[in-house]
This record gives sequence, C-alpha cells and structure tokens, in this order.
Amino acid sequence: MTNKTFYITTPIYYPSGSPHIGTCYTTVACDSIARYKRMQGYDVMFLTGTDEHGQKIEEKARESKVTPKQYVDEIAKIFKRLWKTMNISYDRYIRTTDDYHVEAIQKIFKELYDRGYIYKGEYKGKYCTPCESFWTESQLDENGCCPECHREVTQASEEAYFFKMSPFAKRIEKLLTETDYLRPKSRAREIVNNFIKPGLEDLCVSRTSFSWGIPVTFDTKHVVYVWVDALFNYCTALGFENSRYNDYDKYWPADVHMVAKDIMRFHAVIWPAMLMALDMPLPKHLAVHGWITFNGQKMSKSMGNVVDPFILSERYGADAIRYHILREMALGADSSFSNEIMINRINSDLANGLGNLVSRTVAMADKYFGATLPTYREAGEFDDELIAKATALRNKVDEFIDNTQINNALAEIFRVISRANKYIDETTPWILGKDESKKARLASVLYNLLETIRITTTLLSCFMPAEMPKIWEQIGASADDVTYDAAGRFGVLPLDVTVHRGDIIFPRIDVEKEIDELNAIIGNQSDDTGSTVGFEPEKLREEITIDDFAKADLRVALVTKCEKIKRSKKLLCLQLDDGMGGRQVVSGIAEWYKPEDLVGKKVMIVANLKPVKLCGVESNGMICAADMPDGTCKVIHPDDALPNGSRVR
Ligand code: ME8
Repeated sequence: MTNKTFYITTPIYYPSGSPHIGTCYTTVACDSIARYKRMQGYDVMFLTGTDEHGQKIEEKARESKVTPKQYVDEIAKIFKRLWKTMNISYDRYIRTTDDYHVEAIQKIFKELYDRGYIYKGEYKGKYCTPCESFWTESQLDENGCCPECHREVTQASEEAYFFKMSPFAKRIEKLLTETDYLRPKSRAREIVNNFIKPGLEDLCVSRTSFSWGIPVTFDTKHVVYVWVDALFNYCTALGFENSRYNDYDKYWPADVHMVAKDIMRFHAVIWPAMLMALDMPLPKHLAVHGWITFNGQKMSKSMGNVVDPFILSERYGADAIRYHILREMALGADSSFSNEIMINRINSDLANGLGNLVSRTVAMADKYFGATLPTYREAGEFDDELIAKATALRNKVDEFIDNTQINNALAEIFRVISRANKYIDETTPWILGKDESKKARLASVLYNLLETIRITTTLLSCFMPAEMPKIWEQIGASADDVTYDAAGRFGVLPLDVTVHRGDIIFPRIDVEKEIDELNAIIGNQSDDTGSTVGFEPEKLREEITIDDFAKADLRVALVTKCEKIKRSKKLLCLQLDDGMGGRQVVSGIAEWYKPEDLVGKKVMIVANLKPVKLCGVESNGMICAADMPDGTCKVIHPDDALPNGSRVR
C-alpha cells in the first residue's frame, strides 16, 4: 500500500421512491473509479449514503403512518441491498440521521453563525418540497412551477437564518472558470451565467414549519436546511467535527465528487461557498453527468417509467448492467435507456466481443494443445500491432479514469478486444492447427490472444468485478498475473500456460423473446420486482369505466402444486385448480413464499391475461398480490368457502 490517498463520493440519496437504473449510475461509476484507484495502489475512501432529513421525508412518513425514523430505516436497508446486488465496494455508508453527523452539523452551523456568515431574517418566497429547494418568483418556470422538476411550489413565509453568499461570488466564479474543478467545463459557463452573473442571493439555511431535521442549537425552533445538512456529509463521514472517525486529515479534500446535473448548482456554488466560509480546502473535482432518460424524460418512479435494477441484474447479471450504463453515458450528456438498446449492447460487446474471444481462444488451446501451450514460438504478421495496442492500453485507460471519462475508457478496452477478434480472423488458427509444421506459429497466436485477454480483463475487472475472475480461471491466470503492474506488460503468463474450458461468460440473449418477457414483467411490476419501496402508496391510475374493469376476468383458484423455477431466484410456478380444467401460472413471489406455504391455499388470479413465458416457463394469468410497506408483497387469499373458478366482481 502506498501513502497516496484517493477520496471519492456519490451524492447521498433521498430515501424516496423505488431506486431505478438511473439511481444506480453515479454509484456504479464511482465504484468503478474506486476499484481502479485501489488497483493502482491508492489508499481509497469511497463514500455513499442516504440523505434522511427534510420536509419531504416527514410528509411521506406521515402518509405512511410511521415515524420519519422508521421510514428512513426501512429505505436505507433497500439502498444497502441495492448496492450489494450491484457489487458496490463502498468503504463507508453515512446516514444523516447518524448521531455523529447530527452533532457535527450543529457545530458547523454554530461556527458559520459565529463567523458572521449566518444571520436571522424572514424568508418569503416559493418552496419546492420534492426538490427541497427555495425559488424566487422570477426563477419559476412558465407555469409558475419549480424550474427543476416542474411540479407545484408552495408559498413559504417564515422566520429563517440566511447564509451570506455574496462574499464568495468572485472566488467561486474563478473556481469555475479558471480551474478544472467542474467537469465538463461547458457546464461551468451555464452556472456562471445563470447564477453568479445575475448576483448571488443569500441562501435560506433553516426552516421552522416542520421538525424533521437537525435542530439549530442556539434557536431550537429552527432545523438546519436539508442541503446544508447533506453537503457536509462529505466531511463529517471522515470525522470532521466529531469523534466517530479520524480520517479527515488523511482524505480531505475529496478528489472527486460525482453528481447528476440537477444537483450541480448545490455542489458548484453553495458547497464551495460554505467551505470558503470555514476556510476549508475545496474538493479537487466535481464531475457532473447527465441523466439516464426514458422516453426523453429523467427516469424516476413518479413518471411511471422505472426500470428495476433488481430485476435487470437478476436476468443479465450485475456486470452486464454496470457495463451498459457506464458505456452509454458520456460525462455531461444525457443517455437514453431502453431495454432493447441494453440487450443489443450486451449481445454485441459482451457476448460477441469479449465472451466470444475468450471461448474461441480457450477452446482452440484445448483442442490443438490439450489445454497446455508448448514453449516453442514463431512470431508472424499481425503480432506487433496487437501486442503494441494491448501494451499501450493501460496508460490510456489511466488517463480516461483520471478525467472521469469512464465510457471512453471502456470504448478503448473494447477496441483492443475487437482487434483481438480480428487477429483471429487474420491468423486463421483453425488452418494452422491442421498443419503440424505450423504448431509454433499457432502457439504464438494463442499466447498473444491469451495475453490480450489477460490485460483487457484485468482492466475490465474494475467495471465488471463479478465475471472477470471466471475468465482468469479459464485462461490460467494467477492472482499475480492480473495486477495493475502486470496489465502494463505483455508476456506475463507462463509460456506453457494451461487453460481450463468453462461456462460461457456472457451468453447471447434472444432479443425478441427477452423483450416479450420484459414487457410482461413491466405490465406486472408489483408481482415481480420485489423492490417497490414501501410507505408510498402508488398514485391512483387514470380513471376507468365499469366496462374497462369488466374486461379483466378475475377468478378464485386453489393452488394444487407449487415449485421454484430453477433459473430464477424470484419466480415460482404454480398449478391451479381454476374450476375450468386447471392452469399453470408463474409468479414473482419466490423471495417471500416457500412453495409449501401456498399449496392448499385459495388465490385470486387475473384469468384472461395473455399467456407469456417467464424464464422459459409458460404463465397463463397472474396471481394477485399487494405491496407491503417494507418492499415485500403478500398474496391475496380469498375466503376458503368460495368455489374454484368463481368470478371476482
Ligand atoms: O439529490 N440519471 O438525492 P437524489 C442519472 N439527496 N442519475 C440519476 C438519475 C437519473 N435518472 N436519478 C438519480 C439528492 N440519479 C440529494 C443529494 S448530496 C449532498 C445530496 C442520481 O436521491 C444522481 O447522481 O434525488 C443524483 O445526483 C443522485 O441520484 C441523487 O439523487
């Protein structure tokens, strides 16, 4: 371990709504960079967490008839489960309700007050509760709504403390325009023109109209504005103004804060201003990425276009999902998500590109040399170019990572993978294999391919940590062969390396069949996701007539047999006596029910749903179930006296 440190942070997430594939982007991106830096020998601190105070959370908890603390406790669990599913290697997880953070924020607020940067006044203006943002009349959109999320704002008028922004305007403008703090640079001009040039307004930093926040110690009817509470998490999690940790001197200032564009303003203007007020060093970089969009809108649960990361990673593996979102998003720009683009990307890059390269190379080494390469060699045409590209790759990837350009790093690695596949076509090992006198040449070709696989997969292991070790096993690479140092050299594997044929790493997906199955799941979300965040009753759907309802044929049925579907952790296959000769239904409830829990029980089914195949098993209808506050769900059991097949009206 060197004494070089590297500190990277994600935003801390609001515990509201279901996490979706967009939610995962920042954390997956930070995780990949953290893993890369660890591989380079840095002492890394990778921080994530949940932002648990504020009016929005107080309101949600009230609607759900639980305390705010009960509400956030449940949702923090869901985030931790999500990060486990996505293989996120965070070093520390902060919850802003943690005692040490609360204590530190109180000291920080008091210090800002004592330094004269916070004063008492009256706030009059508009407040967007979903965004926890104050707006002036002139900042509202053309409909008088929040300029960020375009939802309604409320009139707020209350005694409040304010933070003086104007003393820092000049320094912030310099930070944004003359340094490499904000990436990409194009966004810096946007901030300067929209917020700094018109004159920085003082920021309202306390609220009195609700209580779910950190009390101001010297005026306890006020709670600290949630963004002040939230931004300082990056320091309190290291032990700043608290005794829980002792890492502030070691890791601060942060090397990279990564955030999406909607919270750029807070991190580009308000955050540096508050640090300046406390004479603290500023973070080195703020990397701002765009949104993952769906049908042109920011993906979010309330817009009804969520794509569930739990379902997707169960179907394709977390590595494939990580790869897809990282590869699609260029820093600063939005990236549009669709299941079809994702599946095509997995097929072209992971199945046809990388997977194929590995399986062809290992199969040929096995076939022509009984798995162990001989030590004789014969160099030939095309070798130099492949070797040069593979050897130069690591330094190029280093540069992209240092500039937070993950998509470019991946594109560069996959260029070398494509080059290796082309090398197979150029050198035609299957022809060399037929001729005893060409064995030395064949051994060279296969060795060069194995080396290229070793280098590319070593680098890729930071982005796709689950699958690469399986490839190393197949190509006979030991732990010493897949280090950062070894990724910069060609010729590391022993000359007489032994390969081990194994499973296909990224199997090809049948696009049409897969899309059908995904569509069935989308129409059936509450059954299959297992990730619906509780406490937030779904909004009522659009009104329908009695005739619309009559189209759905709901029936009572008895479960006669039930078993798990082998390829899925979530699906159960149920045989039902439906009073009409029987039927088979597949349901996404395996996480919550053992097959024996359901046999002999009555259930309610949607009987006239178009049949679909889920994980290759035919499903004729749907079992009705309802969401639980903790994100699980429960099957609805009708009265035992009801005959099988009776209609539910
Ligand atoms: O803003 N595309 O929390 P948050 C890409 N608590 N990234 C997305 C995304 C999408 N569709 N949706 C969410 C907050 N994100 C505050 C932060 S930090 C001191 C306080 C990502 O849960 C993106 O990184 O609303 C965004 O910045 C983050 O989720 C947090 O959003």
